[in-house]
Amino acid sequence: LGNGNNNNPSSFPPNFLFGTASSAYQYEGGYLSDGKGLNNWDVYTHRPGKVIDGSNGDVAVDRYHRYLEDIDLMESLGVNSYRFSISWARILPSKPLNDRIFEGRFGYVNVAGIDFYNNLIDALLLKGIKPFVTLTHVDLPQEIEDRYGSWLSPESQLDFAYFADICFKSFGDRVKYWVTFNEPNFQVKFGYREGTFPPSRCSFPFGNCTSGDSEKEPFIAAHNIILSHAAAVHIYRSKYEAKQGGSIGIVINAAWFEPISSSMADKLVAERAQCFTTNWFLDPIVFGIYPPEMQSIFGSILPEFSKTEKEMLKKGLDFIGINHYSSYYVQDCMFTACEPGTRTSKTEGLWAQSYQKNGIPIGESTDVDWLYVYPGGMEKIITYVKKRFNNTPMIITENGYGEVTKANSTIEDSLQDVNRAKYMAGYLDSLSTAIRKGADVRGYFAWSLLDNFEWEYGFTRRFELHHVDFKTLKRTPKFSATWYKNFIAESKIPDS
Ligand code: GBH
Repeated sequence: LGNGNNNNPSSFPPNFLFGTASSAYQYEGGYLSDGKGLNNWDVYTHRPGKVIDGSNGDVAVDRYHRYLEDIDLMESLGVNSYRFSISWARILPSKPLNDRIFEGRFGYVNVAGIDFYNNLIDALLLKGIKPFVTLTHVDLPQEIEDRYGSWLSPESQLDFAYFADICFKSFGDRVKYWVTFNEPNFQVKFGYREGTFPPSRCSFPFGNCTSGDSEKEPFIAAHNIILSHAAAVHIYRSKYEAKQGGSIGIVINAAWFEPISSSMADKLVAERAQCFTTNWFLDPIVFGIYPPEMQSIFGSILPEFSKTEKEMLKKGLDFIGINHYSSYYVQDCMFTACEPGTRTSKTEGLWAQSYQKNGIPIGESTDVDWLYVYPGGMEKIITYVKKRFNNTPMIITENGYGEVTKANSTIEDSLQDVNRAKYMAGYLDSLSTAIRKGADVRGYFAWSLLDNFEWEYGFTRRFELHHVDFKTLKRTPKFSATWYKNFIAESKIPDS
């Protein structure tokens, strides 16, 4: 299989991070253990019909109890970093766990929760693995939802900043990489447009919910998330940065959008699609304004930033985290009549997204409906982000290949994941090309270390380097784990 042609050691700069990524709700389990509170995903998955196999994250892959074993797996991979997220409700619990009522930013801190992350961080550092920490990867205390509707209210900014402050204070002496949010661009789409993530708000024809407004609420939620990010960064810069010397960023899901034809309209729509997904969050955080393309289509639907907010936003990150999996063809629907597609609404920028052009797919298809193998998309999206944001340092915070567990799947099928290794080889090759051409990329995290709880798909989709038997929770390295291990060893990242 090899490593492609371009992966010579010099492709990866000194101190380049090689790791795997994960998130709290998908991994930890430890449901209500040691004073953890209920979070929005605990409540959501316990409602019938929300997860296709009826499963939930109560146990997940039990990282809460098995983290030492998992760190041994990382050590054997030879990675030098690990991306994980913190369970907000484990740090700031809510009722009805015990008789103490959650009081948000005015409440108490669950010391057992702090201890758990301290132990995890210390155990990682002992093996030379740098913690790369996401403050929240879509889960939040249910109380924040119940009290004021979480991201729909500006109050969320105060609670998020309070939580961030506790994390910086407790862990920042050892954690040097912070991410505020994971893929808020999809979190708000799923939570407030289509209703497939909590708080499952939407309106027809975007989804089938009992309340919500798909044309407005995603933009309000996004606005509060952007300002929450800025508030956390402000706290980091003013209270911790000088002493702790770490860096802080945000993670955006950035697909590559390929114009379906060479017409001007289709070239423009590729740009519009990038604006309505990636730049929607990054432009405000880097430049203090929403993308002009969004402003001109929305007018007053798009909330505005005040003068002070604009100032606070600018340069609100040290690195851009990019989750990149797939690419899509896009076709203009503003000037051209399109078949009703997935994104033909005005508030989604009027484009149609397609996996094929003249019946030919953009890349090899996979078990996962939205994932096509198009390695060149990696170089294209990195080059795009590099240009637009003046080569702000970038980190690939997720990239991976999924398979669907079928009724007759055996563990052997899963272990012989040559396709996953091929996918990674192609994307890493494309990444190293981008770096050689001058992109400032500082790290790569494979999604993921272990098979885990895949949100509304429960345990039916496996994206990972180690097979997990969900009955016994036994972990077994797949072919791709060995491949990644060799790749890292051969890449020989120089220490600066
Ligand atoms: C990541 O998101 C998540 O961060 C991670 O938790 C998850 O386990 C991993 O992916 C694997 O799924 O919605 O039609 O525009 C990726 C979620 C789903 C976002 C597909 C982009 C594109 C298709 N992605 N989506 S569409």
